[in-house]
Amino acid sequence: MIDFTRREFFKLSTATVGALSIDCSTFGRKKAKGETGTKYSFCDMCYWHCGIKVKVVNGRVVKITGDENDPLSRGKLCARGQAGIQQLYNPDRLKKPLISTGKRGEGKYREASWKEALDYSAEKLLKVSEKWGGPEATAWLCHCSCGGLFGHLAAAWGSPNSGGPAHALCIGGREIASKLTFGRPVGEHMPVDWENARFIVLIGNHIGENSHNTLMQDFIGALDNGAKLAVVDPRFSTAASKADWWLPIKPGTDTALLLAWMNVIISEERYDKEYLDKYAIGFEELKNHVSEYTPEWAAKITEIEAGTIVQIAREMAKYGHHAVIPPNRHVSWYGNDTQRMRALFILNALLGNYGREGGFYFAAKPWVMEYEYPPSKLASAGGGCGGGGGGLGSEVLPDNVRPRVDGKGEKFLYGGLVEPELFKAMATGKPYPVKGLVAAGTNLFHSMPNVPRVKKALKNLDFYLCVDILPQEHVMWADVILPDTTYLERYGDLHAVPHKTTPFISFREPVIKPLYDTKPGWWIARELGKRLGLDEYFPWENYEEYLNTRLDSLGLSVEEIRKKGIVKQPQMSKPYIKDYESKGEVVPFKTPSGKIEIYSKRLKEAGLDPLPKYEKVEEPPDGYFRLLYGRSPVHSFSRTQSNRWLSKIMRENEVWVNAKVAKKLGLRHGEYVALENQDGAKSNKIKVKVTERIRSDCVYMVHGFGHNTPKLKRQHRKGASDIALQTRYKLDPISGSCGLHVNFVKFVKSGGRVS
Ligand SMILES: Nc1nc2c(c(=O)[nH]1)N[C@H]1C(S)=C(S)[C@@H](COP(=O)(O)OP(=O)(O)OC[C@H]3O[C@@H](n4cnc5c(=O)[nH]c(N)nc54)[C@H](O)[C@@H]3O)O[C@H]1N2
Ligand SMILES: Nc1nc2c(c(=O)[nH]1)N[C@H]1C(S)=C(S)[C@@H](COP(=O)(O)OP(=O)(O)OC[C@H]3O[C@@H](n4cnc5c(=O)[nH]c(N)nc54)[C@H](O)[C@@H]3O)O[C@H]1N2
Ligand code: SF4
Ligand SMILES: [Mo]
Repeated sequence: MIDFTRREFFKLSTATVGALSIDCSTFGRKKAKGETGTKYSFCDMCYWHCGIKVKVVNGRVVKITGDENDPLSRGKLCARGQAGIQQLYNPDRLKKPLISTGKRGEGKYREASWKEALDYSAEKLLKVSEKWGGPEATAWLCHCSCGGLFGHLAAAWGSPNSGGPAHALCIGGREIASKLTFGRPVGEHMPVDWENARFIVLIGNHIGENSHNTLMQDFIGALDNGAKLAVVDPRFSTAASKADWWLPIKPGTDTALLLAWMNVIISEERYDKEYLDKYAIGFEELKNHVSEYTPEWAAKITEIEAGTIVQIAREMAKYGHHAVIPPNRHVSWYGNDTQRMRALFILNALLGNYGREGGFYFAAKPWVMEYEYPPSKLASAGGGCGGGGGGLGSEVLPDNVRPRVDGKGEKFLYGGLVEPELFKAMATGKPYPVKGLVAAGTNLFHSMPNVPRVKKALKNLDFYLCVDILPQEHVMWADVILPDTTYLERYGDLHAVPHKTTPFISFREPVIKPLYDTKPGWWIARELGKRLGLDEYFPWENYEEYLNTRLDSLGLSVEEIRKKGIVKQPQMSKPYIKDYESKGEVVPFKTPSGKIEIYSKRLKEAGLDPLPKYEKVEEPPDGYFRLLYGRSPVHSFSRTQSNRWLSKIMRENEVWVNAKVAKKLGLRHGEYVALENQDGAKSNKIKVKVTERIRSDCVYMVHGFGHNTPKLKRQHRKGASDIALQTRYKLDPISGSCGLHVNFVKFVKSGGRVS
């Protein structure tokens, strides 16, 4: 992303008169009988945040549709977006603040008023600080849209032990690799220039199952335009079903394939020499480095024929910068994830596609003023929640703040909080006790590996506060539970979206009043903050006032933006290198050298490989299969399984097993089995899917099922959870990414269940 200053923004805006004005032309406000109206917002069933229009009749939400004017939905929504209604009206929702009356994990609660629950929580959190040496003794984990203000509160509180699962268990390795190589993160909306791409290679990256609205539209658009597609996946994914080539790679060997592709492109001199001379450093070192990684060498490792490896490399190179290998998002696979992603980015650089048509564009962020708060104690350390990439710098903490407990600097170099290591610290009390936890919008028993250790960590706490919308299992372990509203019942922060042609800002407001005795996340964060003595970080009285202050910087107000829900800033767009060079501006590769760093001096100086190497991953023992997992297009993570509409489309997950393996093991299609991992951890019962669409050395399931709480009626014991089988992970020494593909399972025929 490109961040603009206020001065740059106004300079650009005056050049394009009227670009700031809100276009109200398309929104008909016709009211049907009894209708209360239609409001703009943006979806929060996943973080793609598509613009929506919500129709309310007699105070009840009856329909959610995509906003045609919104570049992230273009008038369309996925199934989850439409089923937001059933998140709002889910009868299982948390309805009142609850205070525990039993032991942690017993699930016994009494109802409380907001005042009592907040006073009690603040008192407990302050006591943790007093007893255990300061704010570092409380960890803050936040994800989702509520994360914004809880992240703000966490930063104001001043604990470096704050983060969200989207770093170490998701994109961390990718973002760090991209920053090391291009000096910029990939960012949320995948800046691939789909409309000009002619050759696409997907590695993992199961687009179509992993469903991001406009990304799927753009991907299909590219195929409709005639782009060729190669999919590298041990499983015949939905994307593979659309591909010209399916390369069923042996799991864990992608770096070998990427190195062999580089070998072919370099040895046959098919790279973009001019581009590399001008914009990159370290090509000669790479040339020497990959000379030994021949297609024949890679064929033995990857189990993809050498001829196919050569053919795809030549095809790719034929299209030059119109060929692209988009990174996947969930890269925490094997513990060598940053190097694998570096290999992928370097291969893209050889094609000369970064900042060029058909490759990656520079995604410019729209401009709107940030709210000016007093500086937080940890501003320099990037304290706060959320997730994402994390910086490349070492953490600069004030003298009186203890460092993170997750081992940054010792176990890994860069990036945001590594939660699994946080839970290890909580469970062991080392390097220092962390005795308080605030979790908002993060599923501790479905997103974090080694759940038994997470539970042990929770038992060690003095105080655990949870802010959620559903009585998920981990929620029912908290000492205090605060019921958030859903996104349809609350204001949200302005969403500033980097985009190729139309950077824009979207707006969220409550479409109906909060149901039950729930309160919006921003209100909860503010009330808690005030009770923790952090009033100065919440100077505004209500969220409208906060939003108006920010919008004022654009000459707008809540009253105006709600008419359209979106402000577009096309004048900010600068997608290609040529857009910089034609203006005599520096191309923004923000690395120390100002160029694409094929060879990384930073890694070398840290004693790590400056160029990516292939490292062998552990093989499954005899009788075991590598456990792979992914997404269903109709569910988000572990949070939508109790949604009435979505559970009708997909009620349980299945375990995919190769037909020959099934025959050998006597497994029948549709029968229920349990899985047991290398450490003896067992899953709930799960249906067998016998298929030719997967290799014989691995099995596959969709993440997010296997909930063991009767409080979530529709999802109780439906399918099995991958996390129950992920008792170990491999830590990436660069980004702290926690590779989960290192767990192996075998089939247990009698079925079974574990908690
Ligand atoms: N509907 C829906 N969409 C989602 C989400 C959701 O919950 N629901 N979650 C979103 C989030 S946060 C993320 S991070 C993304 C995740 O989506 P992706 O980034 O696409 O995730 P991956 O792990 O790359 O994709 C899993 C694929 O990788 C394959 N795979 C497994 N091991 C290997 C290997 O060793 N090599 C290769 N080449 N392939 C392998 C699997 O068979 C599977 O097809 O999805 C996002 N989109
Ligand atoms: N085993 C395994 N682990 C994984 C993954 C995997 O595929 N397999 N995927 C990894 C990836 S890619 C990611 S991004 C992370 C995702 O990790 P999480 O963000 O922990 O994912 P969810 O399972 O969606 O949990 C979200 C929680 O937020 C709650 N929630 C939903 N809406 C709201 C709201 O409006 N307000 C509040 N306060 N709470 C809300 C839900 O009830 C749920 O408890 O998990 C990672 N961990
Ligand atoms: S992709 Fe689907 S779930 Fe995600 S924001 Fe868009 S409509 Fe909502
Ligand atoms: Mo993710």
